[in-house]
Amino acid sequence: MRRRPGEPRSRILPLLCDRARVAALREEALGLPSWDLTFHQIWDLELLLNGAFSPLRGYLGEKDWRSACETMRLADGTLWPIPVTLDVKEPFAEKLSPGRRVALLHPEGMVLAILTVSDVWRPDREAEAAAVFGTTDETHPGVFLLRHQTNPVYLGGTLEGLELPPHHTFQHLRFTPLQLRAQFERLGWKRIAAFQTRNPMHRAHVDLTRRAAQEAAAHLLLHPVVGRTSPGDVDYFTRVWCYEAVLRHYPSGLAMLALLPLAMRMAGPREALWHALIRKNHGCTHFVVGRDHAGPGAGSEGRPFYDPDEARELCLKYQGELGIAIVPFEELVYCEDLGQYMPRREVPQGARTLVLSGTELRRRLREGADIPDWFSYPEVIDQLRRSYPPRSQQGFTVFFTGLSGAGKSTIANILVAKLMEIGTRPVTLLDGDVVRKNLSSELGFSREHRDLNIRRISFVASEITKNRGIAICAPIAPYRSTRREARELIGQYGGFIEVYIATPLEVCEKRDRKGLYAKARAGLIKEFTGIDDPYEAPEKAEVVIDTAGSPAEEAASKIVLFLQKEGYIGEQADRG
Ligand code: PPS
Repeated sequence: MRRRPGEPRSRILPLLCDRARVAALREEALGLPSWDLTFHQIWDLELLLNGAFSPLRGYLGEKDWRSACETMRLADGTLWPIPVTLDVKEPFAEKLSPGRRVALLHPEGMVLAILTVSDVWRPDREAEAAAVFGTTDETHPGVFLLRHQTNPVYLGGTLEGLELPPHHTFQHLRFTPLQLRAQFERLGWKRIAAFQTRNPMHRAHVDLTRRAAQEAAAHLLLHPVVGRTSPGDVDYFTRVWCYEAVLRHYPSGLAMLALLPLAMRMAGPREALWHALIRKNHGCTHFVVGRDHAGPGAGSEGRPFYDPDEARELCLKYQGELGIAIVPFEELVYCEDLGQYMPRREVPQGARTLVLSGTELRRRLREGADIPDWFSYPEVIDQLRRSYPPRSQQGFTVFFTGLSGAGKSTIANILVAKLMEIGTRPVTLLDGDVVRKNLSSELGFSREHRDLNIRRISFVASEITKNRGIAICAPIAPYRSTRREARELIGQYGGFIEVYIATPLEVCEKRDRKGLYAKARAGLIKEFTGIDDPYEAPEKAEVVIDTAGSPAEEAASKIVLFLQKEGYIGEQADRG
């Protein structure tokens, strides 16, 4: 039932235990099997423990999971549109059965919770993707995550919390649902409209939320997600600085800012319902749902995954049951003639409207071009420019991929020399063979080991890129999904340039400088790429080179020219 203003807020159930129980649990945890939580899992666990996912008492069991996937409800009929389960690896799951208890560990080693397992099962993740995301197209980040980054066994069960995961950043903006409710009480706020965002806020957002607050006669909670958002989004540090800056543009006392450590699924309309429930649990009475809420953009065929109005319509349909009022919002555009933002359909006929897309904003930031005042606030633009300097000042990674003997190392070495000669940034080479002698010396060539090898290389490259250096990686990297992971990880911090050395297998085999192809053909080496292990050629590499047709020097020059054209490096004459 929808709560009317003045009614007590719905009860929530944080799963944190009292001090005496925590001491007993700590003792017990010493003798339990333990699971090291991933970042994604920590975000889910935090919101389970602090009550943001009420009425869940832990991870969904198989029946609830199936029901949530198929009907957006738990098995008892409660509205719950997004499955929340704990995914673990096979060998770990083999030790478990219903009734077993498991200690859940933070990466720093603390026991955060103890799970009493109710269900252990191998889910059909394709069916989950189809049900929750309405697609199995893996350009959808949620589908990709389920297919490639989710462990094969799910655990369900109830949780007893020992402590919440610690946060070391922006502590003044972190509130559990109970703390937020208490804060609203202190401020005397009775009606609160929550605004969800994963992007920096500009003038249009401020205008929209002001209108929403006015319409709902409510105060405003800016409640941005700082857990996992969509790949390519602006990092949360930069966003928080931007939010703090826009806060000053609201009438005094109207709005407050709090951060939500949620792992988004990008499930569009379903996710919008989930977001509304989470905000209800945080004590909000209204939830603003705009165009294309939690949408991941377009799929591989160029069509958006969700109709932009669908999230709003679904939330309105379930409004009574959600227990939080929905404030639907249309896209605002800037009407130049009137000098103000307004809903598109209210713009007088013939009046000129202006919009600046996210892509155009990124282009202007990248090229240091002007960003108009009607679009954003100078402080916000300053923050964005600081975090996203022009490409010539960013770090970048050149990520080679191709068969053994394709010429990756030779070209990579020449490229390193050329970039060092240009000399604007430090250059690090992470060659496949060399990495395998040190960083990955214990690894073999199974799919699991190759993935681990590429993840290690990507991690190092991402750190170099973050610190504005140049990383040149030259592994085989035969699998498309792992290269996409590398792109997503490194792309957060700077440029990612995939270079496909497309030398055909016959040519590589004929060269066979290391004699490995001969050995592989003779069965002396197993899982050899191109012989008895697959190589998945890139579909959209930034640069493609077939060394059968061009000498290594020319190939390296082609890459340098690409880097210059894209603005990563200046002309030689720019130096000094
Ligand atoms: S991967 O798949 O990206 O982890 O491979 P990578 O780390 O680049 O290592 C490739 C080099 O290891 C040698 N080698 C093999 N390659 C492929 N398959 C099998 N089974 C294998 N065994 C050894 C080979 O020399 C590769 O070097 P390059 O420079 O690519 O020829």
